[in-house]
Amino acid sequence: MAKAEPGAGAGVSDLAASVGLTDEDLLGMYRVIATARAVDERMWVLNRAGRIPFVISGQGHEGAQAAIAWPLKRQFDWIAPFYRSIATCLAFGMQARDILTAQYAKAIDPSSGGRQMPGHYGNVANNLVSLSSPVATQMLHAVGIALAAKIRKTGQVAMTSMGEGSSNQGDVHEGLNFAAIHKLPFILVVENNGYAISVPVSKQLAVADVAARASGYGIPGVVVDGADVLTCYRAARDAVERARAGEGPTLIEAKVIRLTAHSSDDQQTKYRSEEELKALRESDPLPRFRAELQDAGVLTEELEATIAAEVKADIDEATEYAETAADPSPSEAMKWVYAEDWPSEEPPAWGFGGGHGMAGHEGDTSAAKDAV
Ligand SMILES: Cc1ncc(C[n+]2csc(CCOP(=O)(O)OP(=O)(O)O)c2C)c(N)n1
Ligand SMILES: [Mg+2]
Repeated sequence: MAKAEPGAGAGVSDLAASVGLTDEDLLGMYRVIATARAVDERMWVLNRAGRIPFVISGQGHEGAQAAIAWPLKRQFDWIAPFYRSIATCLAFGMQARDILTAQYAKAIDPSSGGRQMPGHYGNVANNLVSLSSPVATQMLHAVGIALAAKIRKTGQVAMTSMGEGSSNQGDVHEGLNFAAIHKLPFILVVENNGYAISVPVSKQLAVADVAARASGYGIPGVVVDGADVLTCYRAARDAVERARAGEGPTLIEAKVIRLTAHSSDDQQTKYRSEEELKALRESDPLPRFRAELQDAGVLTEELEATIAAEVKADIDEATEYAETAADPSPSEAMKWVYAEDWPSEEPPAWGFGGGHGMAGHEGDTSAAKDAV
């Protein structure tokens, strides 16, 4: 994704100074949010036109996502995202074409080379962990990464995000408890959009805020308005500082809205009233952040028009790129489903060495196999 054009946003407005950023940062966040919205809207058009099979949207979540990913260091820290994390992925280095090649299941799709369900984003080059379909499983992956970072003393932080419904899974309790005990450099972001598919939050939680549960683990829990981009940024910045300083995990709950149906296979008018859907527009982070930047003099009308044209060109190019990219070869369907080689380090003494056999199975020659 192109950065703000040279010269534009080079200064530090009062608004940017209030959060310790530059205008370029603010415009960068705005561009991520606008790009995420545009690629998302394009996905729905492509779905309804029969070009892509399934859409699961991040519309309404983008402000919180871009702002919360912002203080993490790209290609250094780690994020285990979820299916709505389009803006998170864009803020962390993925491009619109990476999102669309996954939707089309093309060979060049960086998430899985067309092997995963659409919406299961991941990107090795940008430390974005590919997610699994069972919700909240990414929790344990991210906590494990945070544990590795602590053991290796790398200074890295691991973050994961999920919905409020997913936050009720057992994995979340285990992960938060473990991360808190060991003061791991870990951040859990709960994007609370008020629904788990058609189930309203009142049938998911007996407390008003998921963040209230943080105290049960002995860690800070912060509630932020997910449409207030810079408040989300501040909360994430503080959590990253805490994590890097060895002070342990933070739970951030962003109250967001789900502007679309759960997915392209869901009809939300069956369980949400017209008034409710209309009222959502007032909490849309995109126009709200745009107005904030305009009021602060960071985003002029001219610059806004330029960014809008660039975003549109980016999405058009990405669509064309994904449409015309080659499909994966059926003969390689099983490639990368299991590890091709032991990733980077010496294999552990208990197995996985040589071949792809599992310890204790035929072909395993590790001396320690009886102990496994
Ligand atoms: C373990 C598991 N149970 C059920 C599902 C089906 N499922 C997919 S998304 C979803 C709703 C999750 O709601 P929430 O965590 O609030 O996230 P949202 O979709 O609202 O962003 C469910 C139940 C699943 N994928 N995995
Ligand atoms: Mg939800």
